[in-house]
Amino acid sequence: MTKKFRAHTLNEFIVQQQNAFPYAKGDLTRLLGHIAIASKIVNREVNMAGLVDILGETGKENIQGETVKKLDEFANEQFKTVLGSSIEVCGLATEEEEDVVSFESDLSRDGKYIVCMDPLDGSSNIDVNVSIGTVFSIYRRISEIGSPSVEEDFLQPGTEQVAAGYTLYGSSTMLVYTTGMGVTGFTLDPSIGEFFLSHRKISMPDPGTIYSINEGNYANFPPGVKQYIKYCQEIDPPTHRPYTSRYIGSLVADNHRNMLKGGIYIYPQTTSYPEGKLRLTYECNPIAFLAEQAGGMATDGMGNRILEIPPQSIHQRVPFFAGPTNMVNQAEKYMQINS
Ligand code: P6P
Repeated sequence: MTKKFRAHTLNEFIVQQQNAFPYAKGDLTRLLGHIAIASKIVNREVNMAGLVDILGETGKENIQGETVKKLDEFANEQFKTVLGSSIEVCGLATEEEEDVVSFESDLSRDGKYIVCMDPLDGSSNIDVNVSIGTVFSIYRRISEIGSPSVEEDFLQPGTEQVAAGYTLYGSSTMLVYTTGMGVTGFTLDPSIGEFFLSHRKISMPDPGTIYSINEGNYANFPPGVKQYIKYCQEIDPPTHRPYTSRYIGSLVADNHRNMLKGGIYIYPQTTSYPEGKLRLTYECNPIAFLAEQAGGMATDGMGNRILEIPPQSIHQRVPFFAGPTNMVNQAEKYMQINS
């Protein structure tokens, strides 16, 4: 009698993982469940964006001076509403909010966690139907339980993350996360609205064969990045070079592919972004945590581990190199030679 395979839902898997923590009381389990619910709501709108008047721009700009797309704003409101009504979260920092959002209800003030997130990253791809994503980081608060969250709660180094992940709204919708016990992926069955376990333990192939960078900025790249790009393009069959160039301008989609197939993602300093473009707290730290948990690494191209960079502000930008250890170390070598 063959054992009938029964797919694991996200909630079943999270509860199983929780049981590995004898002192866990289910708060983090419930919080991850809330993120999954908000992701499903955003997914529904993303899938219909072309049909309803939610494409296009709001005419507003966010703290970054970037045009806010209607879906960006919708996603931000959904996560604020769902997390603000949870009892686990006392505050939220997002790309769309200039300051941290401190949830004021008595229940929220007792929340043990804070969340840093980009509710919908890659918004320039929304109107052209290219994959976009939600990225999130979860920390224990350092301020006193029962009080409002404070900015210091959101300025912890990435090593303090208790969980991180993303939802990828692509050809299928996936939720990928880690709590420090490896990286696991779940795929949404839209017919019943459940995330099912599809990638039990994601491990980044190393060495990889893909490099992801916006080569349109080549003229403005640091010399070490230019040399690394040339290294990727050299013909050297024993090291599987030339590598394949893949870049779709969506952090979650580019890094999801690189984590599964083995590739490096680089967003270095450029003249437009002298500190780098990506934000440390809600883009680089979560992706760096996942990259390390999948067997890779993430640095700022100057020998600093992303997870150990102490944030100075919630929207701080840093240069970002993430991928298989061999590829990131090779890029770092060229950066060091030219530093
Ligand atoms: P560029 C999207 O705006 C984003 O933050 C990431 O998702 C993406 O990897 C990057 O910026 C793309 O930036 O300058 O190459 O268009």
